Amino acid sequence: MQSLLAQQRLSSLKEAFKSDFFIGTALGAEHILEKNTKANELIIREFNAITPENHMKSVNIHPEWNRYDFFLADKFVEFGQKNKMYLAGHTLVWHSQLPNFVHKIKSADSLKLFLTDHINTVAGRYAGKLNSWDVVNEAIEDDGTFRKSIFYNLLGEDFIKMAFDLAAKADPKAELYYNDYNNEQPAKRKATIEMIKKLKASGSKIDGVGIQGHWSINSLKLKDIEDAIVEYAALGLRVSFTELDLTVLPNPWDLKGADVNQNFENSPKMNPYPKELPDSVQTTLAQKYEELFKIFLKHQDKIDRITFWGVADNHSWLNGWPVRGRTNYPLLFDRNFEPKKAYTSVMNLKNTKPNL
Ligand code: 9MR
Repeated sequence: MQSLLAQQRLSSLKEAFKSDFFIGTALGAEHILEKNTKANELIIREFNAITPENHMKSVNIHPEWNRYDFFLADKFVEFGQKNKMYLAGHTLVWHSQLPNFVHKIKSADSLKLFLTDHINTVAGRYAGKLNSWDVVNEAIEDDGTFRKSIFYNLLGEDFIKMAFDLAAKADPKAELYYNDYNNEQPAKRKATIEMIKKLKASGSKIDGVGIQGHWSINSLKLKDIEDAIVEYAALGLRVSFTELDLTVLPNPWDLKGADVNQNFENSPKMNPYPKELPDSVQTTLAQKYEELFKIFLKHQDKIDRITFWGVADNHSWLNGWPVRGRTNYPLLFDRNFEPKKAYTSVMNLKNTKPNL
């Protein structure tokens, strides 16, 4: 009897949430190239959606005006197809990780030429193969004003419409997303909704909003997250959580006026758990993930995908940002690729069978 019940227990995140939303992860080169057996077994067992963490960004895929490098992006697509996964393209237009030649562009016409060539070439190459594209990433500041990026400075807010229209034409099948961090918070959310309404009113196709979900166990604002899901969905859009992780480390910006990297690298105060995470923090992390997933489940009809920004704690950008060389624990799997308490708390939301 015991073994029968044990067999019936849900065996993976993707199985547990299969009737709710896709469960994704971000892949680096080592995963795409299948260099680490343990990591890749975990990816295939637990996740049914993938995003390339860096290899479709313009600096990597389009390093020079007349040169594209599709090697890892192609491999990423092959990996996803082979494993029948949801493939999220990330990202067509972003102010960060731009190739050098773009920083040198001085005229609106040249920038339009870049955007047109870039989107036609990249979205065109993978047309029909990706489920979604993050078409524009991080165009709005936390206070709700437009980010003064090279795109905004030379083209005004029209660059957003231009990008969505080009993407819709180059890959008519992909769902087109606007992706940002902190866009669950009120001021940024309001500005994002205005921007999306305008875009839709002008006849452009936009299918979803990506809420990145780079949050902290010390300041998770569940009400903002729930309000954002409801308000974005009310625009007729799908919502996805595209880059989820929860930092457990102190935030250097809480200490005013700090030059983050210089002052805090190697500071025990800023890197309190270099060897292991104390049980109490492990438990808080598990509780916070549980609270979050309860909200996700409550609104599963509006949510398409929950993607974690990394596979396991060893592979997380939060070990290097905003202070280099820290040991962070933001994901559901530890450095040995084993499930953490947070994994169990999330799984238990769906697991009606007893824990044996
Ligand atoms: O995780 C990515 C890291 O490896 C890169 O160095 C960094 C470059 O800026 O980008 C990280 O991913 C970002 C994502 O593409 C967009 N949202 C914020 C993510 C964390 O910075």
